[in-house]
Amino acid sequence: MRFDIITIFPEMLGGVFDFGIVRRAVESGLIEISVHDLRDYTFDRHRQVDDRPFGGGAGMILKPEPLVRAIEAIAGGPGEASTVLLSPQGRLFGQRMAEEFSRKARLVLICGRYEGVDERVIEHWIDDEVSIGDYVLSGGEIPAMVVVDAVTRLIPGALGCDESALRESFSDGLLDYPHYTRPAEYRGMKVPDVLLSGNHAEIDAWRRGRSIQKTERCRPDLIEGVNRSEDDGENQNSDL
Ligand code: 4GX
Repeated sequence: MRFDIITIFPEMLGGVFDFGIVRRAVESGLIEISVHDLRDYTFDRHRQVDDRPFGGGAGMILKPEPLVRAIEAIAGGPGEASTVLLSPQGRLFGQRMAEEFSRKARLVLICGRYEGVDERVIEHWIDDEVSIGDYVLSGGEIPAMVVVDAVTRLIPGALGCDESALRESFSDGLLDYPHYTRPAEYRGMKVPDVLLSGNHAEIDAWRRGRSIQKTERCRPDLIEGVNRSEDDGENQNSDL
């Protein structure tokens, strides 16, 4: 899978992909990440990427010419790559969308800045407008990093050993259960006995119970979806 990221701050993306699972995925050729400076697609002396909004108002708007030039140069023709604009006006990104993206061959991530992007670009050159959450950031760069990270983990081979087991805790649409490691007693605080018992049926039941409890407390909105699909073994929750 190939990620292209279009940004006015390419230096922001340097480094974040050099660690852990994403780095390993790049090194093993599972993914390729290329960061492009939007200003390289300007022709004027000032390398201007933004302009004032028609109709007035505060802030600046990414202007069409450099952005479209960049998208056409990087994404190729229609249908070659999916173009995604990171913006608070987008569809909410979640595990289900990450899975959908992980099945694509190419993703071009466009990092919005300022007050946004000329609407004509969104209408004609953007396949998907995506938000990582209901808060206002300073630009789409961090959202692009989030998308690359979440999608890369889902590419077969990226996690290495026993991937299905590593993902299991999320496949049921519940929050994860608590984890413990050695020592079995730390400053007087003991690890729950059941986890030391070796009884895997009991351990599974305990973990399931704690997952449900945690989800009820922190994310009651997720519980409804779990109950609805509990019997058909197809528990999916778009928010996780
Ligand atoms: N999830 N921002 C983008 C500028 C902008 C505004 C409108 C395109 C259209 C954000 C988020 C986010 C702030 C990034 C505004 N670009 N992006 N930027 N939340 O808050 O994705």
